[in-house]
Amino acid sequence: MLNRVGISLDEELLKQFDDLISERGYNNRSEAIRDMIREELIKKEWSDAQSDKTQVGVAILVYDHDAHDLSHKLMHLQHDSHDMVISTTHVHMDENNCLEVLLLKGKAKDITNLGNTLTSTNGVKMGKLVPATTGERL
Ligand code: NI
Repeated sequence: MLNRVGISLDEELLKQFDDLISERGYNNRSEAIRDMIREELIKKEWSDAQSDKTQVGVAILVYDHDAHDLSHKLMHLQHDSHDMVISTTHVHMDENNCLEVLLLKGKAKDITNLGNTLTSTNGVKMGKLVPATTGERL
C-alpha cells in the first residue's frame, strides 16, 4: 500500500532538487525520494553492528597494472577471500589502466574490510565500495 506524505521545502532548495533529479533521469520526485530513502536505509542496515545477515556490495578499482606489481597483489587479496568474491570483471581501459568491478557477498564487516584493503592498496588510483542489499526489507 502506498502512503502519501507532504514535505515543506523552500523554493531554492526545491529547484536544486528538481535540477538534480532531472540530471539523474528521474521523471518524478516520488521515485527520486524513494531511492534516496532506500539508500539511507541500506547504509543503516550496513552500519548495524548487530546484524549478522548476509549483505552484498560492489567494489570498483582503477589501477595501473604495471605499478607496484598491483595485478598480483590485488589478485592475491581476492583469492584470500575467495568465498566472498562472487564475480569479477576486468576491463583494460587503455594501455596501462585497468578497471575491476567485484561483486562481494558476506557479512557487512567482512565486505567492508576487504573493500577497504583493496581500495587502499598502494597504487590504486580510484577505489570505491558501494553497499548494496539483498532487498529483504525494501
Ligand atoms: Ni587490464
